[in-house]
Amino acid sequence: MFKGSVRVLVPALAATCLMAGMAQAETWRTWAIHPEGYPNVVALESFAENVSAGTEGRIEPQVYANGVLGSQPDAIEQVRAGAIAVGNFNMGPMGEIVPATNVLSLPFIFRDIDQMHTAMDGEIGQRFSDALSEQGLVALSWMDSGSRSFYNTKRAIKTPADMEGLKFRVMNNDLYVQMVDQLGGNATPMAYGEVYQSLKTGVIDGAENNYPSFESSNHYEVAKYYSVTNHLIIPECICVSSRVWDKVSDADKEIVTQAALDAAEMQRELWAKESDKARQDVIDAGVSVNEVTDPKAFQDAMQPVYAQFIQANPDLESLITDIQAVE
Ligand code: GTR
Repeated sequence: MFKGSVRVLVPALAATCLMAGMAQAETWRTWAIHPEGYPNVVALESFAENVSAGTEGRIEPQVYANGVLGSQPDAIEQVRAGAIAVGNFNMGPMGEIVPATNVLSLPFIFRDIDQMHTAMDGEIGQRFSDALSEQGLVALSWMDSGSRSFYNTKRAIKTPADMEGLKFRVMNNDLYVQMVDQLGGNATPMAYGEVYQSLKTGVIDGAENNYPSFESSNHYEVAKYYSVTNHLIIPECICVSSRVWDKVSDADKEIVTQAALDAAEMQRELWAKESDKARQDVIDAGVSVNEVTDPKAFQDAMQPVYAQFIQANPDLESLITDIQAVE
């Protein structure tokens, strides 16, 4: 379902407005890393349609899927610069630019996905939005990205000792290098788009991600062991460039914000279904999925990562404890 070429959404309203001699539509290039059919891209396309309809064609988001506008770290910079208007960003690679978001990259920071939603939809989410806005990004809503687990081409990981000698691709953030180090493996930061080939050629032995990404990226074709560690639960935003946002009228801001909130709600529903389906699909395709025998061993190994993080970022300690206190 994820296959297919990039579809650029050009709503009919734009043409109608132009024919009627109305002001030219403001085109908003929208960056998405995932392919068509992926919950985030389906939701972004709905966002685009609703923004176009709601603003009567004044704003025309165009969704570029498959990361064709650049890697995630590049796209974050392009959105900050206003060269791309909107991005659906994971908070993982965001940490290099907005340090507070690194709290979301601490392994096991959330107990489960419901707790993450409660935190991000409330005052805690607002604190992250404030930090993002200081770096030129307006977070309009929060999408789900499930939880991430390790997979590899060699063997099932049951205890941290099984990580030893394996090289794992991680997203671009030093915290993940520390995380894998502490578990006894080797980490290599790498762009998402390079992982498939690197797994295939043996440059890396594994990576870590949620089921829908594991499936849609085709990593499951090569990495036949998926071990459920659930070590990271990282939310994603629909983020608009402040440079673009500042030119939008208050009335249109309201329309765009509502469309982003609706898109996130849609994405979360699609996500829950797609996650279960992707799990079954990869099992049907011959992937061996195992639960780790001692999750606590993985959690305990993260203590030095937390200690070092708090030492380097004492101002973020209260954010950590506030998240942990969310019911
Ligand atoms: C996915 C996430 C992407 C990207 C990717 C990765 O789960 O939705 O934004 O961060 O993981 O591993 O690079």
